[in-house]
Amino acid sequence: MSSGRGQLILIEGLDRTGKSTQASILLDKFSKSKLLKFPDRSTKIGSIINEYLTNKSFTLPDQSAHLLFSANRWELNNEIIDLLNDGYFIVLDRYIYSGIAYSLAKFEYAKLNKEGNITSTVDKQIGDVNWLIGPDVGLPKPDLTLFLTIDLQELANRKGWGDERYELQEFQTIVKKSFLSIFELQKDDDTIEIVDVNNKDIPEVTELIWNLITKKGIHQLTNKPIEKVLN
Ligand code: 2DT
Ligand code: MG
Repeated sequence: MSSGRGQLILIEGLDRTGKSTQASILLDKFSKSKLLKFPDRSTKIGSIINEYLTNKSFTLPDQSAHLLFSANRWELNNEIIDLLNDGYFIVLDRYIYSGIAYSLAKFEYAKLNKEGNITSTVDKQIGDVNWLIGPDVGLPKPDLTLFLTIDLQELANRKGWGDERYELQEFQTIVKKSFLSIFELQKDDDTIEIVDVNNKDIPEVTELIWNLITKKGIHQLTNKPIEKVLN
């Protein structure tokens, strides 16, 4: 007889906040675990996303780019459900909140008239959180979301940016505001935790995260149904 399903843990945050490091440490805490990183560039849709992020002369309407990121999550929908039901703990490195936050940030950035290869339009859909969440409605909802947040000053001290589409200091400032405004809207959702990583080393952040996970019982198999993203 099965003793329940595994749980879905999401790590969100800006670039360079230590998401991937913490995700891989977390994986080792479970005997059955799997890391899924979004965007997943290995799929058909993921390869278009990769082209979009790395080739700045490849332009797409912002709406199309947004829908592709969501479509990329749907490519993994069945795999996520099957793994959870098979007792795997899944650690997600970015997911739906990155989807909303980065698109919303484009809207604010475009209003500053600083295109910088980041955005193509200032259409109102891209500034509308209800429109942005629409395509993700129905995906598995994480049992716990950890948003790693850091002061922009400390972020600026970390090692250099890459040169993908969104990797500009000025844009990241706006992405941070977007994330915080989304989580403010969700402040009654007790599956979301903001984790301040300022002045903390890797083991300290791991300890903070693990304490949250155990306190909320996310480290154990569960009989709760898999929740779905709602709008
Ligand atoms: P990585 O640097 O983590 O590979 O991400 N992004 C991500 C979006 O704009 N929408 C999304 O839905 C997701 C999951 C964040 C590459 C960039 O893609 C952005 C940074
Ligand atoms: Mg990146």
